[in-house]
Amino acid sequence: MRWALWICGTSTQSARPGVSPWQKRPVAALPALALDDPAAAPLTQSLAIIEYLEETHPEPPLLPKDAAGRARVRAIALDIACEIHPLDNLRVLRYLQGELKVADDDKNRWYRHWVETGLDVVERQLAGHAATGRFCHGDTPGLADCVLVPQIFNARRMDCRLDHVPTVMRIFEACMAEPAFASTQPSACPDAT
Ligand SMILES: N[C@@H](CCC(=O)N[C@@H](CS)C(=O)NCC(=O)O)C(=O)O
Repeated sequence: MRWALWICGTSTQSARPGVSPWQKRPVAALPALALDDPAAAPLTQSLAIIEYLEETHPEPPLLPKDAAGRARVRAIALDIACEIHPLDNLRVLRYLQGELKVADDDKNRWYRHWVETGLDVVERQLAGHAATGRFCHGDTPGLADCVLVPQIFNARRMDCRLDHVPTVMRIFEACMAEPAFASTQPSACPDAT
């Protein structure tokens, strides 16, 4: 999300015309994006926010020009945002531990299982596909890369196995070599939560 804001010319620290920095919404989950119109409700759901940024700040594009390419990029992003992320979310892990009394080791096994198998699906989407380039789709970073990078940070934080997803990791490293990603990674953002 921070990277998408950066790439569309909007710092997370200081607002530029059209889009204000992201903020917590008055519910449990992040992110939410406050619009300049104070009467407007903040935008929620990361993919909806990124598509909003794409529509309002089309250069550089985060989605390919062709419909099939856009469907592919959205599918990769959804493989992460809808298939992996909901299962490793903090509130899910808290419920496992707090309500179901799952032991710490078992909770970590749950986490690693869903991240590792989920990333395997992403690897199979990417490896050997003609449209995969330096990044998930072609040679410029886009929406799918934007969703992939934070998931790898999460995976590393929880010591997930990553040697079975070499294409995913090659693309992650390519992203981290980009100033946009490097300057928006959690350790570079003092307000990161
Ligand atoms: N599908 C939502 C997920 C939002 C979400 O769950 N965000 C996480 C942070 S990445 C969160 O706020 N977790 C806090 C919690 O689970 O309590 C999106 O993509 O925006």
